[in-house]
Amino acid sequence: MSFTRGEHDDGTSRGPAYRRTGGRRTGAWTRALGLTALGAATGAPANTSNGYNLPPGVTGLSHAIYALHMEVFWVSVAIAIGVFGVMIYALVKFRHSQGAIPDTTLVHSTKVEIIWTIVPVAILVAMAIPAAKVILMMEDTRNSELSIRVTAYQWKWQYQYMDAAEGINFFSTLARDSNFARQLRSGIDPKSVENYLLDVDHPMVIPSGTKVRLLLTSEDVIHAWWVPDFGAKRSAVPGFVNELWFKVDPGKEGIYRGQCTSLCGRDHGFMPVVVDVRTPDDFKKWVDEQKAAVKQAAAHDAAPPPTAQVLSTTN
Ligand SMILES: [Cu+2]
Repeated sequence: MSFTRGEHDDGTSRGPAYRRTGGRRTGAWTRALGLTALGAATGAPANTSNGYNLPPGVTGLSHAIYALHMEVFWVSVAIAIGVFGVMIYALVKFRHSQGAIPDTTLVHSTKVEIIWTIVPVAILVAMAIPAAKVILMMEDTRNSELSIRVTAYQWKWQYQYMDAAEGINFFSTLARDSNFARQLRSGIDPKSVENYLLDVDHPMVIPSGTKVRLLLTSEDVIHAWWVPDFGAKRSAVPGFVNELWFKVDPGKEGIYRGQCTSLCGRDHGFMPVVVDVRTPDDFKKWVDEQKAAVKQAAAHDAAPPPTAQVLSTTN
């Protein structure tokens, strides 16, 4: 399954649905391809993917992954040009009609064998060094400023905040309009639903410019949490806790979307991931609001039940 060409795993076009709202970035490639108008049509800039390549993303990690991907891509292009260039040259220059005579004496050359072993090994090692650096960067969850426990279920996510946001705990499930439209014979055209299958009731809220660490696990089968613009994807495995981190560049606040990327059962396509990135100040406000709501709910639960008298007067 690949989203690099802007498609759903179920084969339907991502189209305007796969677009973040509220952000400001529109990639240079997107502009070059004239896709800005597509985003402008719905009042939202396009996702950082241009529909043909990996999204450059909005985190240091995603930029590093994108740079590595492009480095390897250009190495591959250079090799392809070299190999096909020599092949095509030989085919044209030494063709039979030009009187070429095959050299039947050359059956083995140790020198050539050594060259065509050493050159690819050198290229692979040269590519492995930057790749290893990026992998080490991805694994380095030290000094995180906010941790969130993510528990996957068939088919929803649970987000339990830790550190300064301790106590905030909620489930994130498919948005109701998408859920209605997806039902068999619902009569609702999915194209009429904004962010169809890519919207949730309660998104994860995080601050920008902050190293956020996710601790992922699952309560049933293997799921995978993925937001392409963060360069972040990791499996949620029952009985294990996997770590993942990202730090959204300041100024890139907005809504970012992803999906569960492990085939996790019948409704696998219906557990999207939505992350609402806010400025640290706005995030703090959100945390205070959530904590107040938690306190209020606890106070409500602790209150004595209304008497039968009161109930009868309200009926
Ligand atoms: Cu899943």
